[in-house]
Amino acid sequence: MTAKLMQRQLSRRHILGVIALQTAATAGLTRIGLESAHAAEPEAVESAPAIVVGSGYGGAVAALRLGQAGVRTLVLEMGRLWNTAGGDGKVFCSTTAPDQRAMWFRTRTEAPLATFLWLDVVNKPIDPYPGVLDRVHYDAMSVYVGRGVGGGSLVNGGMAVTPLKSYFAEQFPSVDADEMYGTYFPRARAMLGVNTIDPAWFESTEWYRFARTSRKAAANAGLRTTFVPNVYDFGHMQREAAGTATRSALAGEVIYGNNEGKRSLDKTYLAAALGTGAVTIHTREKVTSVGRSGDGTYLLTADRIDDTGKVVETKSYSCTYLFLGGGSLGTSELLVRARDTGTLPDLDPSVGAGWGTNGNTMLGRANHVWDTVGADQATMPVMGIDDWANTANPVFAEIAPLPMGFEHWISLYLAITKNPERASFTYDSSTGAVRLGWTAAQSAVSVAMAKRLFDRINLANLTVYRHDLFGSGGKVFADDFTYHPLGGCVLGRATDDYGRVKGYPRLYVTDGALVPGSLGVNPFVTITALAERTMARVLAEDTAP
Ligand code: FAE
Repeated sequence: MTAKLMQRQLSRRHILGVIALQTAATAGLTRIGLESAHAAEPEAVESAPAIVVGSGYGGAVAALRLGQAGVRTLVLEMGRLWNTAGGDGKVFCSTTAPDQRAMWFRTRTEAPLATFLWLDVVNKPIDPYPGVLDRVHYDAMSVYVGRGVGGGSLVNGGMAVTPLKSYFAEQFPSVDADEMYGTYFPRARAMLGVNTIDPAWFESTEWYRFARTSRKAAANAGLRTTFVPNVYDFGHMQREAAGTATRSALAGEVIYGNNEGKRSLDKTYLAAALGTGAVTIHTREKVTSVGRSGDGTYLLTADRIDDTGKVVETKSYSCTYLFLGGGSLGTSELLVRARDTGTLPDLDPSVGAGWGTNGNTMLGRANHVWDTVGADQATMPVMGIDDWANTANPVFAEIAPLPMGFEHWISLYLAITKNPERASFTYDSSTGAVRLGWTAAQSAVSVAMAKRLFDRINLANLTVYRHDLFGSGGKVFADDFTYHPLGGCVLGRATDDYGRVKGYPRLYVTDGALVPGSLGVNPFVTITALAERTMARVLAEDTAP
């Protein structure tokens, strides 16, 4: 087959996948696939050659590559499919008017910014529902994650950053960095639909005034800024600004989902996976346990929930090949529980270890009255302050938007610091819960690094921190949450160098659990590229002919 013909076939299949996603949503189905993929009726124990847990980046790559190889594959996702419009005609709600769609079974939203002028005006009461954003609380750390077909891609800022090669090599000494940068990063970026903002438009548009103001403040302190690619379609964004396309990034949409413009995984990898005809996605099914039968078949239990969160069915699955893509938290929890309850007793002692926050710390600065940030702010970040080369205090700080619809003079940042602290997940046999041992003292390390950088910026500009954004206590640095959970099943420690779990043949990890706690940049491009590398190797070496 010629390359052109193959490309046309791929696009046709991709379109079939998109249609499968749309029609399933309209029909309210929780089982999504092309006709051939779910011809067989479910049995007491549903079996498939391959099962993928989770439909975020790691899960989506696994599903597509298995489907293309003709391996019949089931994807089990605890969240819902986000493709049906609510009463307002939109699939997702906005950050300014959140409703039940915003968060995973909450009675009140829990946005990263808790207050404005110390007032409790940001978060709103909502009805409990399987909403798209979850904030998972551990003792001294909470973790934001996406829930639904597409995982984190539904709620994230779309920043598609390839890490510095030297830092990648430091974090993954057993991975061939040349091969990653020559093959797998380009493959991931192409499939994810990464693009960059037109610099001329950036310089002229009101929507990025906030970023230009932060750039000026950084430059005054002698700091370098850099443009950051994104998966939001900047052509669409420019049409939004021109009034010829429906607004999404320019209408405050991001952490509770984007209705337009964002190339989330349901538009890219997952649509293509369904288009192969070999992949079926089950939604609202949370895998609760993983074990193995005597013949080496993997056995899973999954709870199917309804809109109230009630378990309406407990399902049993079996498969020959099991791919874990539940994210750093989801995968670590399943494996730690499996090892410590004895369903997979031979898992390596390092399962659960090596977890970090990517050094995340959020903060705000108050600008002078003449340094405006604009009432109009696009929700997709496109610029970062890059001080990673400063070996005394390596920080990469994303210039984050704060779209409130009025001028507030706040520059907001998500700092990624080189925090060397790591924590472990442990199983608590008295409650059956999996705990995370991260402490406030470990967060303080990130805060100190962020503070050293932003003290420089404040000093050079004669500006101050905002004390009113993270609760009534006047906290300056939000050190109690992360957007970037990384680790728990680290590549080369809990697994071999390709994500094959030690002690268990045909069991794989393909998600953020593989990354050893720090990456120096936003993580999804790396997670995707590592998953591509794992799948290329596994399909070449591990599957039966
Ligand atoms: P993830 O995308 O979290 O997918 C895991 C999936 O598995 C989810 O759909 C879960 O619902 C599902 N799941 C978990 N446990 C189970 C289970 N037991 N049974 C069934 N399903 C399960 O994992 N990263 C960037 O690179 N750039 C950004 O701009 C950026 N912004 C972010 C903004 C926000 C608000 C958040 C929350 C994250 C952001 N991130 C960003 C992080 C990024 O989304 C994250 O690293 C990836 O989504 C992680 O990919 P995984 O495949 O590891």
